[in-house]
Amino acid sequence: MKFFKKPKVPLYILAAILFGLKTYIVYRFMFNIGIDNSMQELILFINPFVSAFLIFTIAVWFNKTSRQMKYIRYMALFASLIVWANLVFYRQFTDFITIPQLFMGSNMGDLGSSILTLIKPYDVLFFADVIIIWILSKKYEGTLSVQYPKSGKVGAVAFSLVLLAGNFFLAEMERPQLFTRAFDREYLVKNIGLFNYHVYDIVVHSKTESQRVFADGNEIPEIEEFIETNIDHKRSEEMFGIAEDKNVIFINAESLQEFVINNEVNGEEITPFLNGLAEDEDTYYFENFYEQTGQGNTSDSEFLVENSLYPLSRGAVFFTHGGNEYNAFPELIKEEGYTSSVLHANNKSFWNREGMYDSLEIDNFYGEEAYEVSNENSIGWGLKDKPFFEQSIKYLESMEQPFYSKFITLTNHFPFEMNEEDTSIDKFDSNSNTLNNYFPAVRYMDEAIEQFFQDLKDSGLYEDSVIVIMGDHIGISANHNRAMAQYLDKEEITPYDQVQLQRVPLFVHIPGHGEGKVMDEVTGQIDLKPTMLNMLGIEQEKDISFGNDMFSEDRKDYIALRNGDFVSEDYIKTMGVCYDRETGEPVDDVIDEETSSEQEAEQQKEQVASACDSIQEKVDQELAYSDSIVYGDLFRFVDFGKDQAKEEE
Ligand code: GP9
Ligand code: MN
Repeated sequence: MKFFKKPKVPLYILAAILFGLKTYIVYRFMFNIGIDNSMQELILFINPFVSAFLIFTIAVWFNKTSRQMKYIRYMALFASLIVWANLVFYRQFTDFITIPQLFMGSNMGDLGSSILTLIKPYDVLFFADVIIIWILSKKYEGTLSVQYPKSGKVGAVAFSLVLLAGNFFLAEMERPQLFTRAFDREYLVKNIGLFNYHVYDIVVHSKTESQRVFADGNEIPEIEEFIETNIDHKRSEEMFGIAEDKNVIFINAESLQEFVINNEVNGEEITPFLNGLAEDEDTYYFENFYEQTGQGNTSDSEFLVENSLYPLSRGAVFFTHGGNEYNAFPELIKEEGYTSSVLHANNKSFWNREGMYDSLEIDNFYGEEAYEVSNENSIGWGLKDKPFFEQSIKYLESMEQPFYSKFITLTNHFPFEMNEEDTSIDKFDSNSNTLNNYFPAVRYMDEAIEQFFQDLKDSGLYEDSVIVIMGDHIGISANHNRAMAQYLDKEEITPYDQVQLQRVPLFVHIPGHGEGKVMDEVTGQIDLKPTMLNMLGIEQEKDISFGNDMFSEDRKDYIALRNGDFVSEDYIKTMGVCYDRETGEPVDDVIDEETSSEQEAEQQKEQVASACDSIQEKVDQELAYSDSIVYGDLFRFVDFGKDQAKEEE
C-alpha cells in the first residue's frame, strides 16, 4: 500500500494531531456550540489538541515497541468512540452525556428506532483517522515508536500538563467560576473540551454520591427559612376544595409544546380539540406555563409534578435517587382516601419507574403487560395512543374512587413516526424531518385525547373528575432551529425564543365549573403539586416544596428553568442576558432606544441589572436547595407529621 507512507513524526504526535483536528471539526461543525468572541474561538481550537496530547503522550511510557503501538491504536479507537457517542447523543438531546446517564444504559437500548435514526451512514468517515493510525502502527511498528530516556518521558508528559494548565487558565479567564457553577455542560465542553468535561463529571458524580452519606439534616432549617421568605404558599381561597373528593385524571402529553396550540400547519388547525378545550367554560388554560425538566425528560416532569422539587441538572433523578424518601402528592392524597395509579404502555424499568413509583407511594402501575399490544396497533415506541386510551377505560372503571390516575402518552415521541392511516394532516415542509413529522403526530394525540374525553363521558366517570393535561417537555430541540424559524416565520430563533419554546400547554378542566378562562400568569411544572392539593381541599401542616398554587395571587414572581435560566413576569434571563418578557428585546437595548441621555440610560440599566441579579440569586439558591434535598436524601430527617397521622388511623 503506497498510500501509507511512513510519517516523519512519531506516531503518538501524529495520532494526537489527527485526533485533535477531528475533535475540533466535530466541535465546530457538528455540535451547536455558541461562540461569542475570538477568545472563545481560540479556546475551542486549542482544547481538542490539549486533550489529545495528554491522552497520546502517555504512550511514551511504554518501553516495549509493540505495547506503545498497541496503546496508541486502542486509545485512538476508544477516544473516537467517546466523541462519537456524544455526537449521537447530541443529535437527540442537544447535550452531552453524563456519567449517571451511562448507567441508564437500559434506556438507551430501549430508544431502539430513535437511536437508529440518529446514526448516519457518513459517521463511518468519523473513524478515518483511527484506520490510518491502525494501519501505520502495524506497518511501521519498529520505526514509529519512540524511546525517550526517563527525562524525555517526564518532559513530554510535563509539556502536555503545561498545555492543560494554559487551557484551564484561559478558560477561567473567559468564564470565571466555570468549575464551581457548571450549570451548563456546553460551557464546560467549550472551554475545557469533551474529555476533561468527562473527567470533571466523574469527580462531581463521586462528590454528590458522598453527599448522601454525610448528610445529617442540618440544612433543613435554612431551607425552610428560604421557602418561608421567598415562596409564598398562600392559596387561592376561591379554588380551595373545588375538586374535593373528585377523581384526578392527569394526562402527561408526550412532547407537546405550546406553540402548536391555536396554530396551523399548511392552513389547517393542528390541535382542533385542544384549541376548543382551551376556550371551554370549564377549563383554565395556562398559556405561559413552562417545562422545567433536565436530562430525565418525561420522568423529570413526573418528578416535578409529584414533588414540587426540581429534577437534577445531571442524569435522571428517577434513576439516581429513586430510593429516596419523598413527601409526594400520591402519598399525601392517600391519607385522604385516594388511590393512585399510572397507566403507560411501556416497560416498568424505563426511567426506573418501578423503583421511583414505590418511593412516591403510587399504588398501581399499568405497564406494557396490562395492554394488548400487536404490530397493528403499535408504532415507534409501542402501543398507539388511541388504543392505549381505549384499553385503559376498563381499568379506570374498576378503580376504587376517588382516584388519581396519570396517563402517559407515547405516540408523539421523537422521531414522530406515523402510519398513513392515522395521519389526518400533512407534514410541514422544511429541512427538518423531525419538525415536519411533528405536526401530524401532534394531531393524532389531539384526536386520541378527544376520543378519551368521549369515553370518559360514556363511562360516567367524567362528571366526577377533574382532568389535567400537561405537555411534559419540548419535542423539537434547538437542533431544528432553522426549520422552527421557518415555521414560526421568524428570521432566527433567538435565545429568548428558545426559552419561550419551553412553554408547554397546561389545561385544568373541571366539568360543570363554568368559570374557566385563559390564564397568562407565568407558571411551571413545579406548581402543580400545591395547585392540585389546594383544588382537592387538602391542607398540609408542613411541606417543603418550591411551587405555588397557580390560582393564587400571591406567588413568587419567577419560574426557574433547570439550567438556571428564569422567567419572571417582567424578564426572561438566558445566556447571561436579561430580555423583556413581553417584547423579547434585550432590556439594555430597549433602554438605549427609549432614553435620551446616556447618564439616564446607565442608571436604568443598573436598576434592571440589579433586579435581574436579585432574581437570579434566588433562582440559583432555590435550585441548589432542591438539589441538596435530593442529593442528601434530606427528607429522611424531616417529620412531615405523616407517621402521626398513620398512628391516629
Ligand atoms: C417512555 C416515555 C417517553 O417511557 O417516558 O420517554 P421520554 O420522553 O422520557 O424520552
Ligand atoms: Mn416525554
